Amino acid sequence: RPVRLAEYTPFPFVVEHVELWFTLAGAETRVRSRIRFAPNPAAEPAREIFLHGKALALQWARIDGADVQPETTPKGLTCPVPSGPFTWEAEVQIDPTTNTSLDGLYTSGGMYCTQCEAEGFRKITYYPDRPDVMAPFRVHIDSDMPVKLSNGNPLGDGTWDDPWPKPAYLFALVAGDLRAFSSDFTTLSGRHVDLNIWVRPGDEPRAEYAMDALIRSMKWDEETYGREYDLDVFNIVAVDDFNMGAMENKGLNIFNSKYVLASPDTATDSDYDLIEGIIAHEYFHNWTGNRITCRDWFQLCLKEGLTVFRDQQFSSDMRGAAVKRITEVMQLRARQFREDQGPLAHPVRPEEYIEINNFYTATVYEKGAEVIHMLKHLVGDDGYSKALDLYFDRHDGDAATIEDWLKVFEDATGRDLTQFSRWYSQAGTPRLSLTERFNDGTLTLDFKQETRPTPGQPTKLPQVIPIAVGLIGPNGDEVLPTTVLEMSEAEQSFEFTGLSARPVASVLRGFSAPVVLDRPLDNATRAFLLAHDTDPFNRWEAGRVLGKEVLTRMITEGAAPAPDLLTGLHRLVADASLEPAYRALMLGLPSEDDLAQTLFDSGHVPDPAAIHAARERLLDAMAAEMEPTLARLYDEMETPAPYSPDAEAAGKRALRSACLALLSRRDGCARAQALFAAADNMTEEMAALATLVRHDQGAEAVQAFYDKWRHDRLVMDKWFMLQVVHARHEIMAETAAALTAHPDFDWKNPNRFRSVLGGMQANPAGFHRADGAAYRLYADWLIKLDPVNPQTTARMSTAFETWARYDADRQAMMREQLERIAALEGLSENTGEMVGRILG
Ligand code: B3K
Ligand code: ZN
Repeated sequence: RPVRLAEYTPFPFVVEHVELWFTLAGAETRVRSRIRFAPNPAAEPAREIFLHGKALALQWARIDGADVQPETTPKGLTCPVPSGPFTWEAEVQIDPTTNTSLDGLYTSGGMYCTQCEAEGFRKITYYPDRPDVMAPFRVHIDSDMPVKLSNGNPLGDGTWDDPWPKPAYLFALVAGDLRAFSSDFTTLSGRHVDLNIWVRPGDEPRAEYAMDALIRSMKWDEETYGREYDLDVFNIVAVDDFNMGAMENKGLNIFNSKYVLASPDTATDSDYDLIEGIIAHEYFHNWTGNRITCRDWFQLCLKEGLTVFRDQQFSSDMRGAAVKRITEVMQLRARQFREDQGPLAHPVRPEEYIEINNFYTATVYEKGAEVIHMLKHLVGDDGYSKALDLYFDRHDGDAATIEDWLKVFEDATGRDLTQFSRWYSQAGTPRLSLTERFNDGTLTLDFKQETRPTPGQPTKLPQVIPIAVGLIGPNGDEVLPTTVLEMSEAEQSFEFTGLSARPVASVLRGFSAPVVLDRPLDNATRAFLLAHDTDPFNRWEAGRVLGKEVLTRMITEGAAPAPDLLTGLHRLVADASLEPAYRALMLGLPSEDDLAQTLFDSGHVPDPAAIHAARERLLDAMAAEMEPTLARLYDEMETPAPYSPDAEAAGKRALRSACLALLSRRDGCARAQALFAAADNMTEEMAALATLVRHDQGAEAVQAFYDKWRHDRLVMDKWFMLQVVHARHEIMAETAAALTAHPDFDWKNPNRFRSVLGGMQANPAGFHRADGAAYRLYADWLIKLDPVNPQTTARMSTAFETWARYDADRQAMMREQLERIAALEGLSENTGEMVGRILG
């Protein structure tokens, strides 16, 4: 039943042109198609054609004008065809009004819109719905809606022409009562491009920041990659019901409204940051994804890993490299390492799937980007830029593979990447252990790499690991600037000679490879690196590892918070030469989930409540140690009105909020109450509210917030989530249950559903409460959502992927819920595959 990479065969036909006529008539929507096929010279000749199709009512079909009666199944149709080129015409009826899966053509708040990646186009009409079939499209939309959009350039009257051959997954159509926030852009070679962001009437001003981010992205891609936009118009549409963040449809990106709409009073700094990054990501797909697409879905990382890497470079240029890198790595560890260390581990390029939508994962996206980060380390900036030029040159218009991608690096740089390619095929996070020796002025670093077995891959081979290293002398000066060591063996040593005194090595600078570094080091040396490392990432990392070790001893031995950590962090937070955003990150302790995995890795059974309690004790100790500094910074970091979302101001607010959270452990929430009453922006309003809820002083503020914002869907999503995330863990399940009974809990809306269920996941002590109440509630909701929206259900089922870390009782309770889901009659393939893999 699974689809396998090894079984790829080309489609026997090429599509020369597609023309579609849509009659948008609610439950009786009609789609007529005219498709010109010709035999594919690169494939075996075929006398019949198979076209994908799902939930389509075929009205009629013709080949070269003559009626045909194809054989239909729930997955598509088969029809005999002539031996030469031919024209297929057909009409189907579909019902977008009852399409709650948000896949294919559906309605959201009265507008029509589509989502076709990965396999939604087959719910619109019969078609070879696979990414290696690329064709130019012309689309006619007949509808009463005032705004009618599709891919490409407008020909007027609801007709659109897209000259660039594209796979069906990039098709899009929108029709609705929408208004545009408009601007324009002139490309490097002088093409004038109209830019529109389409929103519901009244929301136009909230699209201003997204437009600004779009223009900066267009300019950046020209300057950095030499890539220009290639149509006369670029449209973005904001839609409220959407399964993910956004979609890069050619010339017509469709976005979850959460990642488009922002105003100071409704969006937080982190929303602005995400909008900038996602707008850039989807725009960058125009070259990495659309002009060069994927041969098959196994190659998904070809477009996603590369496009994430590009959006990370962009954000780093916009917002500062150090802070950006730290937040990337935090995210990678929280999502990708978690995935890689559990039952869902899979290679960056998977080898089989049942439901491809289950593979839009942190591994494909984030680890896929890390692999490119390493590649760039190995070939250098020049090599990277030569390889990318060659990639665009050689593969423009292609549906390409990872082999094609690696070949451009080999051809451009002369490097053999055979061993490196294991990063694409081997699942699991390599563990890199380091021991150190110093003798006669020579420092030797002895590294070992090991990757544990993952599902389907019992043995692992050594990978190429770029290890960026610097050396710091005893007085804190750097004696060796960053150098990249290349490890390719299972065990390998590197020597640094001619040293007058024993230096401290700063290893894996900038997180040069996605590995777990295991390096026994005493607290004092870690504190030394925290104080002196010249690599900002590793300086932060020193604090994080020290924090982890301290917390581990607090949990397992009942130790007290270590003074080395407290004074080290205090010094950094007070250091005015460091940017506020960086200091804010320094105040963040490792997450409860991260600690659970760390404890599990070192042979302990993590107790979620004990982890939470230890973290609380450490936070109390930090607040006590730093109180006067925090109080001073809280005042100093106040940003002047009017609110500006730029990185510098956001950094100040981040530090201020971090100070607030700690100070509230000392001031009875006086500052939080005052800030909640006075805040003129959502960032601080939320920071204050979160603090109040966390300290059980939020009841009034929660009500006031509701009264103020109940009309605003995006703000109400925050209201739902915050109450769950910050609920005391003892009552989190009841809080979440009450919120799911709230009249505003529109569970069919993915954002709202994720607010509460995602909030439950983000409160691990509450989620793993010993009586299993949260597990049951969570599973009840997955069961309810599955028939309505299988994609979102399947994705949310990953809450249970860590079951094997916990004690026997919790394991049994989680497995019971998973088995209850697995046994459901009519369970979707999406959720069925996920639950099956999680259970193992
Ligand atoms: N390519 C889309 C994701 C499609 C998800 C399909 N289940 C958005 C992105 O990565 O840019
Ligand atoms: Zn993407």
